[in-house]
Amino acid sequence: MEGELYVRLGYTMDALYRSITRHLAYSLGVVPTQASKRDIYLALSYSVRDRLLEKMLKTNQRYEDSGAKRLYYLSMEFLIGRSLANNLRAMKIYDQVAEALELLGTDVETICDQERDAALGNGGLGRLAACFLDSMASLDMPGFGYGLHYDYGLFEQDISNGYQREKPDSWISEAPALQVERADAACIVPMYGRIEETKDKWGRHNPLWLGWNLVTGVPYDIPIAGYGGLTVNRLRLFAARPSTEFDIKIFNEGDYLRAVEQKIESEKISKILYPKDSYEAGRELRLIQEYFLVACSLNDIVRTYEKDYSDYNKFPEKVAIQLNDTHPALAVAELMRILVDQKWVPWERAWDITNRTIAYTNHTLLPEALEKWPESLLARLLPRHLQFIYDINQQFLDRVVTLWPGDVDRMRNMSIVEEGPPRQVRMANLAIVGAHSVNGVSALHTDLIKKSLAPNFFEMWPERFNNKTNGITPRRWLCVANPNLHDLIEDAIGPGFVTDLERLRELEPFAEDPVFCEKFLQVKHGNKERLKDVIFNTTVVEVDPASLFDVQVKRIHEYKRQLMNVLGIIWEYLALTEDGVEPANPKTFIFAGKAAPGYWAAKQLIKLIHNVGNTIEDDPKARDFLKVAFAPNFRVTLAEQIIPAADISQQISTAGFEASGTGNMKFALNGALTIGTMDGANIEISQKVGRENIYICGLTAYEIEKMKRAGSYKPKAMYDKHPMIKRVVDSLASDRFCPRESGLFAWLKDYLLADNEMFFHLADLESYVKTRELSTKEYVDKTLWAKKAILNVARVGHFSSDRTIRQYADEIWDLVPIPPTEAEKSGKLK
Ligand code: GL5
Repeated sequence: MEGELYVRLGYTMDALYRSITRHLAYSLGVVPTQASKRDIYLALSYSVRDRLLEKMLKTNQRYEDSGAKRLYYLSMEFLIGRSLANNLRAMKIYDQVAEALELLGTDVETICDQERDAALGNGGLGRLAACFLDSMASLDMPGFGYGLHYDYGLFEQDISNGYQREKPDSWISEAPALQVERADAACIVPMYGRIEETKDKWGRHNPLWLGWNLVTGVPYDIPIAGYGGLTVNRLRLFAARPSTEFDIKIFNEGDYLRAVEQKIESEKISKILYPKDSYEAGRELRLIQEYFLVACSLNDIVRTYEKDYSDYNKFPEKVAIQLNDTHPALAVAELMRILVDQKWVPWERAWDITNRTIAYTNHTLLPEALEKWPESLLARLLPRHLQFIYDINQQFLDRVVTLWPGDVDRMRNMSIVEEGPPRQVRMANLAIVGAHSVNGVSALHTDLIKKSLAPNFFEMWPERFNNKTNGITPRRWLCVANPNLHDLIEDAIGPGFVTDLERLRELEPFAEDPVFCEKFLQVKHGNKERLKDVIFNTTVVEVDPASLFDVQVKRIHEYKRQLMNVLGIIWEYLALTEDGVEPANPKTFIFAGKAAPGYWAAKQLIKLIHNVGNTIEDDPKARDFLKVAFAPNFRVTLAEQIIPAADISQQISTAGFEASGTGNMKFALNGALTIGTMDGANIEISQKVGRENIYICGLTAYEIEKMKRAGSYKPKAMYDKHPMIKRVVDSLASDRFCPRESGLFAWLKDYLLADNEMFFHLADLESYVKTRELSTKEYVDKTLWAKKAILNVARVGHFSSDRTIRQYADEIWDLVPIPPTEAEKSGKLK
């Protein structure tokens, strides 16, 4: 009697009120009248979790009944942020909960504000994974995330005297309220050890991997609610624990301390998320993390498959695995090892299965992000996997030789193993060889993969390469982040666009409607008021919502060119204070973003932004026209507050460097106009919104590439020729912005004037400054501005992650939706 497994859970205000008070008493042991905000937050989260789990069990049953193919998204990062408000909206119980909380003497926003961000990612790549989970659930697709259950997420950023200080983000210390530990599904992961070459009973070569250390992977499930709340998928995060068997063995040998050390060693594996840019050094622990993720996930995937099938012939028809960048690329070797060593599938057959199952997404062309691991490290940590990598490489290179006999350079370039010293394993090559699909994340990026990153591979397997332009979930980036804009749109075009974002097109006629435009501007103004308070509470800067909010928020990196933005600000500042040229409208420049702890230049940029801001603030001639605010500790929750308040979105990476960008999409959806280069998805955004509704500047990727090849970029000549560029650069090099730290920014002049300056700051500066001027002028005309902003909103429906996921499902995964049954829809138990 399956239906009776569940207690019927209510969704009315009454039922939710009862559930919250019950959890206050029986989960937390507090009387409602004495409950703190935190108690209420937890009790509400538990009430929501009950309902999510109920739906998750039903969803799982539905998937099992249908025998549908499943997609597993392997990612070292899931940048989820907060979940509670998102879940309330997905389950459509926001208003009921708001009422129930009023009875408890509080309000829903205050309670949702108690939640800590789950910052299990660095930036765009991790946030994309989170948006994808939302879309898969909202599209009723059997798609599941696999990641690591880090104790510490991305560091918290404090600012002290303009300098970034990092603090640990102990996410886990506040026991995320939604997760469920699944000790029953724990698995054992072997590592280290040695290979013993033996023969099986038929005399065949039979290498044995022996003497390993064992670590246990304990899964934690986080329910992922689709919009409407009927389909609930799960994100499974693995925490590393000591293998009990192993501990007990040492313990029994009487070596208590060694047993404890072993425990600490094992738990280190899922302790921290590595901040971007600090793991190129080839840190052993990072490789162990990557392998641990892969081993735990594949174990789980194979176990799930084996519930229904006794051989592996159907594996690629029932399982799709997507590698989120090269980080989980060891999945190629691990799946081969499982199939060949554990399931006795012949090598060739195993290779066919592996290749048809695995697909790979590339997220960056930056050479420093293309992972390579020393062969010696792999030999020590994963000796058996390395053998598989050699065999895969051998078979692959044999093909290359047949196709291009004698082309040694090509072989060297394509080989999975890079010649030394030191010899290294190239993870991108392993992923490309092992996957049946390789995709980029914007049209330009995919083109560059084919032409510059992997031209030889493209020549060999053109059908393998494809584009999947990124997207964002409108549930979080509109419904949750900007509820007033959502409501305004709904009043205009009716409900339903949140799951069918192309319908925003119906807004186009409203761009000409003065009443709608007025309301649109009011919503924006309200969001700016809200942000003003956030900024005031976290910095001491007081911003004016009537000024133009010009925003650049993202990781701090040279290629993203926050420095060019600062050069633009200095330009405007000098023009104002020395030439008497006032901007057409007062402007507030808002920055936020973290610099990797080991990335000196990026940290200097944060200091520079603060110092330029202070200099302007101290200058009575400037402070009423220009203001600079750096909002500390950028994270999903802060993005949700900043993006809806932006007038201008700065997306000014050096063309060819930003694979796609997703912030650009979030801003446009929230009615900000983009100042952008022809890079990543900016190009597709400009095609959709129309060139008259976006401010494009700078060189194209191909122009930059050409200059690089010809060595024709001569920034010093530009500096000599253009008086304003000279003034800006010289002011940077002087102590004007660092009166108390003489010489602090002098390095920037040498940096900017060097012929090998990789990011072409000065090449784009003039075009960039002119474009900024134009945008400020146009901002003054409120009717024109509202029209352009509304057209941006109306025309960016294409960038919903629902569209992206549909394309992955149709073109790579062969995955179909399994919608809720009629019984589920009508709320019956079975
Ligand atoms: C990134 C790219 O830099 C972004 O342009 C892209 O939008 C994102 C998602 O595809 O992936 N690659 C990467 O390593 N991080 C990114 O944000 O961190």
